[in-house]
Amino acid sequence: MKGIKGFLLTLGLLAQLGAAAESHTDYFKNETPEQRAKRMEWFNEARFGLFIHWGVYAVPAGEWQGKTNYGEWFMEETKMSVSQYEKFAGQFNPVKFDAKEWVRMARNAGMKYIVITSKHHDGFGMFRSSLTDWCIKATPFPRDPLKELAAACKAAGIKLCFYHSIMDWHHPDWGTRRAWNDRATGTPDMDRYVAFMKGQLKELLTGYGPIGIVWFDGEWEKPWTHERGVDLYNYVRNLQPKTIVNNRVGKGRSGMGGMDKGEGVGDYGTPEQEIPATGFGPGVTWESCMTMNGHWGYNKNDHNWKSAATLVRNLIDCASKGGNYLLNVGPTSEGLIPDASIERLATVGQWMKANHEAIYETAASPFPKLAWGRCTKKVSGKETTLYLHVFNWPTDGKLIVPGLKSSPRRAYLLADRRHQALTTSLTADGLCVAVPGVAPDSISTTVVLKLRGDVQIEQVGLRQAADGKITLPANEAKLRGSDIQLEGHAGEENIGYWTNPEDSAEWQFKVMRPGKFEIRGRLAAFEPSAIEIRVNQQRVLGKVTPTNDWRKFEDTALGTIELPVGDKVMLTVHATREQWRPVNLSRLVLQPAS
Ligand code: H79
Repeated sequence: MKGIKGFLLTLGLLAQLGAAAESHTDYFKNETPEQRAKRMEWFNEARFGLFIHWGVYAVPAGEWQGKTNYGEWFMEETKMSVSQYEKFAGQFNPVKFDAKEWVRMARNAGMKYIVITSKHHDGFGMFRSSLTDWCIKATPFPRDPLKELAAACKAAGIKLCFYHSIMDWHHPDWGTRRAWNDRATGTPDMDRYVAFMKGQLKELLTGYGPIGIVWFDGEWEKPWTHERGVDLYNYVRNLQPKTIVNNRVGKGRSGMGGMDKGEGVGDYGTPEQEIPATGFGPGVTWESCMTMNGHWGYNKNDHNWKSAATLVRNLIDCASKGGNYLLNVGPTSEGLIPDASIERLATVGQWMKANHEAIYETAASPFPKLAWGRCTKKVSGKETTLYLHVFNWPTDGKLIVPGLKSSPRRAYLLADRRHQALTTSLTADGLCVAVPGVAPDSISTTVVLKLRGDVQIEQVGLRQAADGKITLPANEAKLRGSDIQLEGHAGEENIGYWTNPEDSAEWQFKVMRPGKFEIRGRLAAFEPSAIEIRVNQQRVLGKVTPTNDWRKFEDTALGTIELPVGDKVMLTVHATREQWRPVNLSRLVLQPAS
């Protein structure tokens, strides 16, 4: 006979089992496209987020035994014993940490969400976990940084998200335990590890309010499997059904390009340190994460900062391809975000203040490529708005939108409060917008076109401009060979890595007015070199003088050619047999010779 105690025990057990069973939905298999679209809505509208890599690796700040290039991978790269690494926690005391200030900075920059490391690969938890001492509890800091961020984000209407590493160099049960883990004993047991990781995720998903994204990483090592990925995805979604999970929960990610190949798990692709050359069409969600200097975690010696202009243009570039930009800061062990980052975010914020309408809630560009910049789009009822993001301002006051066949109802500069009309006209080249002679914003000026109905765009390739000039930019070239690659930032790309003299670059373009043309190139080189330009059986050997910096380009006259009328005139650039030394090429301009 069961006593009352036994009955209560049974009840308790049933309740527990019941809770586990009732809350388990297989979200991986069962979600309609409509449900998914609704869940992903805020993310697709946000476009801009702040990444924060913060952990005890900020104590050595990237420097150890004379080497200065470490970051959040410190433990693995120095092969420091775990017991020695653990001592950094004793010096991690972020007394200057101010969650409200961080959130204010992100918000003023125009960011809509924050992804912070709840745990990186070193296994250290940035929150007060009850499941291990290897967390903020091991530091002199008596607070919970994630609790404070959660409160500040909630107050400011910013979505809080957690980066959580699957790989764990500290936990004894992670399947590929490191030789330098002197704290671990016995044999690693992945099931035990997963139970621990789920336990921490439960703390994070039940104690910090609604979490926008769980951003997994470190999924590529062998012990992690597709099946474990599906299970973890479902586990997280069951704790917070509305949360978004990145694709690194599964095994589908292919290289740093970050998109899934083969069978994937998770809600969106994660290019890392790169922006895809094009978008992936509607329904494919992605976010490029990127550092502001060369490290994710704080590195006191890294002064290699991207300019604010580059950061803004990267954001625009992502938006124009239908993706998000997740931009990183690495705070110090005192709890301070580096001044260089704060300054840049302030400049980005000034730009966003005037131009956010052209970023939030926009769709990808209808143009495959634009020589002067990027485009984003919004459709509302019968009206289509095109936001032209002009990086390279036209010197002749005429902005040509190639292939655009519809006349806008209105055209104006977004930053102009009075929205004064700009004159437009349809030409053979596309729509011509008359713009001021000098760029109103040197970072990127937004020209707004309001169009009625369907926008008609004829896909046009490169063609001769009204003044007879033919511009062949790096990002329009077809590159052939083993080494040659497009490099550089949006709007200022160049052809580089041209170390194999067998490699070549090719352009096709339309010539309406034939004649003699002077070829000018923008080139950078370290040694005297020469390139051979071939077009219609003509060969021109152009000399390249050193600029002594791969990023410093100089205009060079390369020779003259005759061009016939043609829809598809082809021009190729080759290395020369004897005189070739690697060059970087940012563009060629063919100018009618007088
Ligand atoms: O948290 C930051 C970095 O510490 C972390 N991700 C960002 C957001 C990072 N971990 N590893 N890396 C960056 C570079 C690792 C690249 C590789 Fe691989 C891992 C090369 C081979 C295995 C990724 C997975 C690329 C191919 C497979």
